Amino acid sequence: MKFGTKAIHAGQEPDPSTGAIMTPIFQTSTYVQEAPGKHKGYVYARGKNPTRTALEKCIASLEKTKYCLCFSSGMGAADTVIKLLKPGDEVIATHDLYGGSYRMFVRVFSNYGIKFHFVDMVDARNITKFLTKNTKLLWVETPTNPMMNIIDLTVCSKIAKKNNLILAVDNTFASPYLQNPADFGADIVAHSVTKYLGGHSDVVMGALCINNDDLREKLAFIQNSCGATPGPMDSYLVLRGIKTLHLRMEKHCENGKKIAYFLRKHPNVDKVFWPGFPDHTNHAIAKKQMSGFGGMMSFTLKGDKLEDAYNVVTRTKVFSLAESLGGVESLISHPASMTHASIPKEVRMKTGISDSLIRLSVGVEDGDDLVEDIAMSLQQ
Ligand code: P1T
Repeated sequence: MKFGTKAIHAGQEPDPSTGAIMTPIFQTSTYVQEAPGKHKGYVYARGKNPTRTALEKCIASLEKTKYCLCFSSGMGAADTVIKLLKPGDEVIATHDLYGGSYRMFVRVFSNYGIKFHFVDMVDARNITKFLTKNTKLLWVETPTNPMMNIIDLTVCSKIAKKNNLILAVDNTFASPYLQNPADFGADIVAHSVTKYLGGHSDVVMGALCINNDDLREKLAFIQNSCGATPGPMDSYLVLRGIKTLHLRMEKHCENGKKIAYFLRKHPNVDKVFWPGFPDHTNHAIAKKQMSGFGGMMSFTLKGDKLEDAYNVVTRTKVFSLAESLGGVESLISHPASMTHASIPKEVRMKTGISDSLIRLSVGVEDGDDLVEDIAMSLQQ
């Protein structure tokens, strides 16, 4: 089956008791047993819920993996991956990544004896310089948040296989419509479902997609033991949102391209970071591992002044100033003081998150209105 058909049908059968075409919202915390241990596969809703099961099957099908596990947030999903490790283990992560992931790695898991190396993976061979006998996990974001770097998944996978590492890829920015990291050897594909998968800025959720049975068992054990699972109502909202993922992504790509080229010609704009430009450092890799370039991009202003960036982000009328991304509505944000504020200034400056860096999540509104809005906000 092709993507658009799977987005609408995968994991979803008409309800056997009524024929309802939409998956019911099983709003229950527990399930009645005929005798102790005699049940229909559902015992307690932290462990399993039928609405969530339908969603997990649907996302697994879109990521072309055998399994998916859903979590109450993207961070809940990432937390579960790190809990596979033990004190003394080491992780090599992209140096440019969502500020919340950086914060959890450094400020939570470092206290448990896990060591993190943040590495520039634009040339993925750099990873090998940080390998030790304790390295267990590669955590790769591509495209990266917010610099839109593209990391070569084939190279990462070769290094992971050779050194017996788990390769986890955060596929939030691309969505499964534009990229399937498991095709390139990822062991775990992570999502902030909050973003493109949900698509309507009304749910916070995460997901992990896996092929390996043993890895699935370990992650499901942590999921149930630690309990960061989503409720049935949120699972339903995402099932509903996913039905238009393919249509939304096409429009995100179309509008994204329009805005990226507009920004690039603007006299007040310094650099534009978008992997669809033929001269983007890793454009060739993006073309190989993605089927489109999406609606996420960042740009800096000439002079790199904080107050100029503040003026731009507060002047737009269609783009709303807010954290998050991937919804139908366009958002504008200032990473240095918003999504990436928890990264120390000297660290973020090294990755390119300068004072004037502005990030756009280009939505699916009319593209001309979006260009007009950005043009107005860039006027001095
Ligand atoms: O917000 P949550 O659902 O917990 O997902 C965390 C997360 C994980 N991975 C990536 C690449 C992300 O971008 C995020 C969340 N990001 C934002 C809220 C943001 O505005 O960048």
